[in-house]
This record gives sequence, C-alpha cells and structure tokens, in this order.
Amino acid sequence: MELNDLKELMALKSEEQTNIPKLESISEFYHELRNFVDNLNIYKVEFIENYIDAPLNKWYKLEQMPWLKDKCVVGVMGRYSTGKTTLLNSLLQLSLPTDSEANTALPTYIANGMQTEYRILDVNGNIKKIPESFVKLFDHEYSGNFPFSKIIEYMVLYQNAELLRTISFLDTPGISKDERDMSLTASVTSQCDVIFWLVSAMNGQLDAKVEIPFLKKHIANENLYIVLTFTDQRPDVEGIKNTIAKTLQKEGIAYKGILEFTNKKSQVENCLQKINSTLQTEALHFKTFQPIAFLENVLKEINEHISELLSETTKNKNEIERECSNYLNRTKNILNSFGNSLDSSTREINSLTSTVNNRCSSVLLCSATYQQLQGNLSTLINRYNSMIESYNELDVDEIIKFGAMNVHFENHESHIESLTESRNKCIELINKLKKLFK
Ligand SMILES: Nc1nc2c(ncn2[C@@H]2O[C@H](COP(=O)(O)OP(=O)(O)OP(=O)(O)O)[C@@H](O)[C@H]2O)c(=O)[nH]1
Ligand SMILES: [Mg+2]
Repeated sequence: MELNDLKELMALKSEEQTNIPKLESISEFYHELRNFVDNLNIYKVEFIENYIDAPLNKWYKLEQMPWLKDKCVVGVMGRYSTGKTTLLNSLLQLSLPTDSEANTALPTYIANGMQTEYRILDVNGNIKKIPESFVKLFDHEYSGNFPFSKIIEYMVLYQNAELLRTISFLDTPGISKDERDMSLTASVTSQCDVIFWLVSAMNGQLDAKVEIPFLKKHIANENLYIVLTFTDQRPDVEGIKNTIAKTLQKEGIAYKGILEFTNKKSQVENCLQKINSTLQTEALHFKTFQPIAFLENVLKEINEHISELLSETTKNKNEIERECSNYLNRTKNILNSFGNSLDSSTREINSLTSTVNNRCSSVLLCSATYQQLQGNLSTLINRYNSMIESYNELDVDEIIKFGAMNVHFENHESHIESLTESRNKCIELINKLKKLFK
C-alpha cells in the first residue's frame, strides 16, 4: 500500500448524515427509560439487558445503518480463505477482492442500491463515498496488514440485485488465531439474523480450537447454516457433511442445515440455486424488528406490573388501617372506663373529705356518719378495682404492635405514592415513545 493511498482516503469528503436528530432522540429516550426501570427496583439485570438495552441498541444500530432496516441480515462467516467473499461475488455478481491468503480486512455490508457504490464509515462516525479503486486497500494482502480497522469501522457496498430487496449481507474478516479479525467478526454477530458459516471441504472438519469455541461463544443464533465450500476439491462431500453434523450435535450447537458451494463453473449454478432458495425461505419467514411496538409492549407490561403492586400495597395499607382503628377503639373503651372510675373515685374522696371535715370535726362519729364513711370507702375500693381491671386490659404487646403498624402504615403510604408516580411516568413514556417517533 502506498502512503498516498492512505492520504487520499483520509482526504475524502464526509457525507452529511441526515438522521442524527433521530439517533439523539433514541439515545435520550434510552437513558430516560433505563433510569426509570432501574429505579423501580423490581426487575433483575437480565430483564433490563434483554428488554431495554438490547432492543434499544438494536434500534439505534438500525437507524445508524439504514441498509439493515427491515432486512433479513445474513452474516457470512468462517475461517479465512474458506470462500466467503467468493460466494457473495457469485451470488450477487460482485467483484470484491478474493485471495488465497487472509484477505477481507473489514466487515463489509452488501445492500440494495440503484447502482454499485462503496461507502466507508470511519471510527469518528464520518461516512465517505469511495471510488471502487479504493476497495483493494482493505485486502490484507494489498494493505500489507495495515490495521484499517483502527481507522475504519466497516464498508458498505450498494448493489442492484433482486435478492437484496429483502436481504442484506455481511461479509466478514475470516476468523483465525488473529485476535483482531476474530473480535471484529464477533462484534457484528449480534446484527445478523441468519449466519452462513463457511467450512472448506479441504479442512474437512470444524476446527476445535478456533471455530467450535467461537460458535459456542458468539453464535447463539438458531438460524445457523453450515456452508461446505471447496466441494470440487474433495470427492467425499457426504462423509464430510456427516462428520460436521456429528461434531455440531456433540458440541450442542444448533443448526438448520448444511449447504454446499463451489466456484467450479460446472457446479456453481446448482449450488447457487439451493443457496438462493434457502435464503428466500429465510427472508419470507423473517419478521422485521418493530422497535416502537416492541417497546410499547414492554412498557405496557411494566405498567401492569406497577398497577398490580399498587393494588396489593393499597390492600395491605387498608388492612393495617382497619387493625389500627380496631385497636384504637378498644383502647378508647379502656380509657373511658378508667376515666369514669377515676371521676367517681374523686367524687367519693371529696365526699369523704367533706364528711370528715364538716360532720365529724367536733363530735365523735355518729352511726350515720360512720355508715356514710363505710359506703364511701367501699365505693372507693370498687372504683380502684375497676381502674386496675382497665389498666390490666391494656396489653403491652399490643401497644408495641400498634407502634410497628403505624410505621408500616407510613411506609405503605409512601410506597403507594412512589408507585403512583411510577405508573404516571410509565404512561408518560408510552406517550412519548408514540409521539416522538411517530
Ligand atoms: N477450488 C476452489 N477455490 C475456491 C472456492 N471458493 C473460493 N476459492 C478460492 O479460495 C480463495 C479464498 O477465497 P476468498 O473468497 O477470498 O475467501 P474468504 O473466506 O473471503 O477469505 P478471507 O476474507 O481472507 O477470510 C480464493 O483464491 C478463491 O478463488 C471453491 O469453491 N473452490
Ligand atoms: Mg473475504
């Protein structure tokens, strides 16, 4: 690679991106939604990852990469030099560079366009249209392994082809022990709806050190197809297919089928026909991702969950309130009876005092006075006994329980308040989602 090539590449003008406001809105909405769900404290991390993070990231990516929107995305992956780029060239009449050495250096999207055009996205987010002559820069061989992935994230090739109306493809750098290519390919697997994993018949088997761990770790995709390539080079194609099938089964890797491909003139059409019909079936059954409907459903479920919690908490609060009021009534009765006995005792004491002061001050006790004093005394004893009874009715455990119930009651009240606020916020988010992204 010449230094001039690099200079020219860097000097290319960036295209204006029109959907930045939408991307910003999605990002803002994501943060608001994530904070809201996080603060609810009712969902586990997995729920947030699967129902908030993943769909919003996917939505963001699809807006950022409109060529993937409403398309079934087929990722073409596998070890290097297994014929990934060759297959795509044959299938879509492209002329992407191929080579017997490790070749494709950048993930390359192939999407529908009126005419053949190439664009790149650099790591600063600039989209640049490049002339076809620049494509060779991204071959490992031509670029002398220059680390393009450090300055360019991916390339997009627009092509006019029937198959591309429903499908977008992704050609990937072949995986090898080279960590750089491996992690590049791993990073784009989540964008793929279908994976074509190419295995060369020359290798005859999935590599236990590189491919099996990669498939297990990164391809959690039920729509995995193995494409056995270089079938012109080996006579025992069926035997190889059986070996691969057994390995996949043993390793617990789900897959949908094993296809064949060779670029040998006499067989290529036959292979392409079968690959084409598999792709069309996949595209037919593919359900496009509808982020707004998906998130609206998630939010409605969250809202239902909050409403359930709200009615449960309200029920508990009412129960506590009833228990408290029963307790208060019981205590009020005890206090009333205590008060009545106390009043009556006071009256008796007053009467006793008056008898002693007025009637007995200067004379010996007469029998009437004596009886009067006895009456006062026995009434007093009765009243004090009633007061003791009332006091005994006051249950200390119940008083403690009452205190605890009061605390519970207050907690429930504030919980109800925050749940009501959350429910309103949830409704606000549903409306925002519908209005903002109409
Ligand atoms: N005989 C034969 N050669 C093939 C076949 N498919 C591809 N080739 C050759 O194999 C070499 C590698 O093909 P590529 O398409 O560049 O392989 P790739 O998987 O894209 O390689 P990387 O991008 O480096 O991962 C090229 O020289 C192709 O011409 C095939 O079916 N039979
Ligand atoms: Mg390639």
